[in-house]
Amino acid sequence: MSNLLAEIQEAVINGQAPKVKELTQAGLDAGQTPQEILNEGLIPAMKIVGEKFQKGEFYISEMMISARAMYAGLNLVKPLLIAQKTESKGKAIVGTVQGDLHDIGKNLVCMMMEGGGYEVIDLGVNITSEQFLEAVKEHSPDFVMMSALLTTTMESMAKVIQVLADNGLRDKVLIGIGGAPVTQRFADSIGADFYASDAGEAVSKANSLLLER
Ligand code: B12
Repeated sequence: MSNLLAEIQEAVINGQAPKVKELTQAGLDAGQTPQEILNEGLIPAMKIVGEKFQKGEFYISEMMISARAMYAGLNLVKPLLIAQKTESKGKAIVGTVQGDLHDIGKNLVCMMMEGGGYEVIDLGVNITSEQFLEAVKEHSPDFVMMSALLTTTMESMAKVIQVLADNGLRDKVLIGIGGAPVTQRFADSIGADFYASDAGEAVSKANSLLLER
């Protein structure tokens, strides 16, 4: 890994937003791709932040400051990822499920889906099953994509699928789920159509499912 990516990681962990912005810009100017900055700088830094929180070395306030620092970099790479966009391949509604306020991963999924040529409707965080249902009725999307970062909120995904089924809409959409605690096994157990471990894989799985349909 280049020094610059290591410095980006360190600045995110230390919560230094202006420094992250500066280093991200320097990286882009030096020819690092937005994907490298994301996947080898910004994202792994948040993983380390989570580990520090788990070990009791970081408080919530420090996690928040790191998250803000990550956004300082993310906001710079975002337009570059989305610039690769072509004509719309389909429509996706994306949201973080009820009870869950984590949005970095969800926002990355939105960005990559947009960059991958999809029209994205970002519902935001703490989205109830009724809100997902209303959004499906309103937008008739190809995909419903749900994010959960807490083991306690993963079950809300099953609830959304149930509510869609109760309203005769389950088979009208392809359902994708993700987030750190989510697994393929969990996706199978709740009857989701796909799981992806990162935002890039989310796009490739969405693409292949759309072709199969
Ligand atoms: C930043 C952070 C916060 C920030 C969130 C800021 C924000 N705007 O999002 C704040 C400080 C607010 C926060 C709060 C809390 N947090 Co927190 N948080 C994190 C942390 C450090 C990083 C998460 C992150 O952004 N990762 C980076 C992104 C890029 O990764 P990602 O979200 O996994 O997303 C990728 C993939 O999963 C996938 N993906 C994500 N969504 C989707 C959706 C689809 C459809 C697909 C296909 C793919 C996909 O693609 C993404 C990009 O590649 C994690 C640690 C960790 N290892 O996850 C803890 C963590 C998730 N938090 C945790 C906890 C406990 C909490 C709190 C309960 C703390 C508290 N006591 O209050 C609260 C809960 C608040 C709430 N109700 O939601 C625990 C969860 C434990 C558990 N097993 O349930 C973790 C794991 C930390 C830990 N190790 O203990 N947190």
